[in-house]
Amino acid sequence: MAGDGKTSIWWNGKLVPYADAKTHVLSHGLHYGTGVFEGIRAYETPTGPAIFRLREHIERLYESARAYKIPLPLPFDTVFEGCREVVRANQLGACYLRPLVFLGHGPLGVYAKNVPTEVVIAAYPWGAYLGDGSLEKGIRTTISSWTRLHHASFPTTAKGSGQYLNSTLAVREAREKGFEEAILLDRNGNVAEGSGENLFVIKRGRLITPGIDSSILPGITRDSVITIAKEMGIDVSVRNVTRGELYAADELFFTGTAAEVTPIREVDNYTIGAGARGPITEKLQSAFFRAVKGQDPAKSAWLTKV
Ligand code: PPE
Repeated sequence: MAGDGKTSIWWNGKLVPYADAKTHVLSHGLHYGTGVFEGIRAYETPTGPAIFRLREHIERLYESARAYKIPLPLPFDTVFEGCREVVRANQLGACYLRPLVFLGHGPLGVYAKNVPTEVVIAAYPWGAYLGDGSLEKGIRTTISSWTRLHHASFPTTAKGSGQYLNSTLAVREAREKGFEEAILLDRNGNVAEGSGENLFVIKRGRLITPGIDSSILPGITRDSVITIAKEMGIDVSVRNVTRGELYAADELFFTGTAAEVTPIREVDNYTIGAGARGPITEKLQSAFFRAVKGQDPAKSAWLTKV
């Protein structure tokens, strides 16, 4: 993240210098995780930088805030335009955007009465989420001993800051064991998702991915890949996935804004397929990158120029 003195952060509608983008230690969100956020990517395209599916991300931000009853007093267009503005102001091309809506400095207590909402948007360069070469080679994963937080306890379709303690537990455990990422099961023992990614199985040419009843965050990248796969004539089922289906899969991959389309080559020392990026994963991955980089005119509606 660039703290070079030139970077600006968008805060409640104004650009502030990176060093001044500070909040009080008694901020509500810091104590209770009372915030909601987004992760969005911008890519270089032949006609300049563009943000991928910005509208859908900002819609989810508002839905997440609503789910947690966090007032979001700024109009939709202000936040939408704020994303474009922060990329332009920082003269970024391909980058990651992090809008965050959190309860700020006010009385503590979980009820959160009379606490002001703060809306910030940061933008900074971010390469391959799961490490150099991960998009080409694939990664090694493990089933977490932590269960994915359940939709009876949290609105799991929302991207709530506090929810990520569950993800942090899982990914730290996985890294300590020498794996790159964790796969979390839901409370029923079905596959949910990665700590910060959705998961797809390929078996006999068909694509399978868990649905929202498995407590997943319904990802925008997941939706994009489902659309792309259907257009290629690949059969897609959204249904419960068992742990055994992972070990027996021909191919597996993660999707996410940060992770993009990352092949999984191993789960708990079971080699998946040939232990490398599979052919269907590669096809979907390259179609995804063509779309995000503005090389597929049919997907131009997914891009917002900065
Ligand atoms: N599940 C989870 C739990 C999740 O955090 C993400 C995104 C997804 C699925 C995929 O959603 P989408 O980005 O809409 O396709 N995780 C974000 C945060 C990662 C982080 O480490 O921070 C992201 O990819 O931006």
